[in-house]
Amino acid sequence: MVYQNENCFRLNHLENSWDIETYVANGGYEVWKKVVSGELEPADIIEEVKESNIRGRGGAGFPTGLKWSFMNREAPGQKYIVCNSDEGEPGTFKDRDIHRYNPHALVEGMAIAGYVIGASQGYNYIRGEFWEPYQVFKNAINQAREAGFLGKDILGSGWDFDLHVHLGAGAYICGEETALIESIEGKKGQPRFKPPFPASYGLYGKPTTINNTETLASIPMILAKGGKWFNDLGVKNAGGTKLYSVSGHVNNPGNFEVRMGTPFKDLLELAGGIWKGRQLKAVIPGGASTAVLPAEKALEMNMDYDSIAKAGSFLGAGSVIIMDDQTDMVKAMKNLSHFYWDESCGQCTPCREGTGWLYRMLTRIVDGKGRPEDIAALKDVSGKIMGNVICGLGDAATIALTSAVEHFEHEFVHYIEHGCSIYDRT
Ligand code: L3W
Ligand code: SF4
Repeated sequence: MVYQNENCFRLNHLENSWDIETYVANGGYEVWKKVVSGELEPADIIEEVKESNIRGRGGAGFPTGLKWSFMNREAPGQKYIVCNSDEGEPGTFKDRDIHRYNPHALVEGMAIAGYVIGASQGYNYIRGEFWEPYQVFKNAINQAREAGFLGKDILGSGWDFDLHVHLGAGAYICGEETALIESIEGKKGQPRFKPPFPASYGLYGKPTTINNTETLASIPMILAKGGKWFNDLGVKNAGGTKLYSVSGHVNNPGNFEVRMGTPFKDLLELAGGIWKGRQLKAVIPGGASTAVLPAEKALEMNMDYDSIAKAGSFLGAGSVIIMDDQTDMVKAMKNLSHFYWDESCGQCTPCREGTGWLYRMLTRIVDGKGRPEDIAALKDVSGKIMGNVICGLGDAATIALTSAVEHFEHEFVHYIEHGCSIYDRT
């Protein structure tokens, strides 16, 4: 990983960064102490988080301070704070590293968020395949309990808060917040209709706030240094820094924490540039659920919500997939369409059937058996899924594909007319 000294994850490069001793020696749990002692009031914390202009790091970019303000702390009854660590979006691998290298920032962030919303219980839902991050996080919870930062009557404050870890079972759809709730409740992980949103009807039917791992792990540093400090690191509509997972055809793939608004070109350079001396062909800037951008658009954009939207895509979870000039776009889309077909939970007909149609048509095209009407059919099926389903997975299944057809239609046409890729020598 690459870090800047001023950012939220600056501890990650230290030796034993995952250990409570390292965390505490570097100011860890100081904010939590102020919170439970009453020095920092819940309403002031929400104001500070609003001022930081941090937006949800899981993909949707919803303002975190606003989300927390939906909860009524004083209302009677159980409330929950839930962390979404299901990180299954193709191209994203930042939350895994937060668990491995900075688990106490997440424990502290969850504890603070729980206090602010009035939740005495928190759940961290960790992707099933993340066995090592799961173990590191569980160890961090035990250390925090032993140190008196979790449990009953924390530091003599009278406030109780404890954390539970729930390991998923490998389904991408459980990263959708309401499917995640169903999964914690022991049911099949299928999204619920929204509204009601989790803030009013969440885990076990109780008011619940769900935030992404990176969002929650950023909170202690935001409160330690102030909302204004964080906001000033970024740009209008996007405060702070962000962890970008850069993968694909670069020399040095990895996680990079850079300021919001950093030029894409600079991020590409941090990742070592395009491998094998090749040229950039295209970029998926926010994970497989976001639109493909051709090189010329990507090279002009900055890494923030507005700039990426202007280029025609979305910042999403910050999972930057780089494609070099030898990438077969049709095969890449066949690969992605298989993922969505495989991961569809099956409860909406357009998604369940449509993702299968897209995958089968793309397979036919790649196998050299494409038909002249296939491009129109890909667009038509995508259009029938988009907006007609319960959750974002269905929509997401169409976004990269329709943008790839828009920008690289000649590659699909070549397959259909010649039975092979533009890169195949015939
Ligand atoms: C109360 C309202 N709460 C919205 C809350 C809502 C949620 C958050 C955002 O999808 C995206 C998706 C993927 N009262 C509210 C309200 N909320 N209005 O705000 O909600 P929403 O519906 O905009 O998005 P979402 O359903 O949470 C998330 C995209 O992320 N994505 C996937 C990422 C995958 C990962 C991963 O593997 N780690 O991050 C990438 O782009 O397509 O569009 O909490 O309850 N009126
Ligand atoms: Fe399930 Fe797909 Fe419907 Fe989402 S859109 S609820 S994944 S069938």
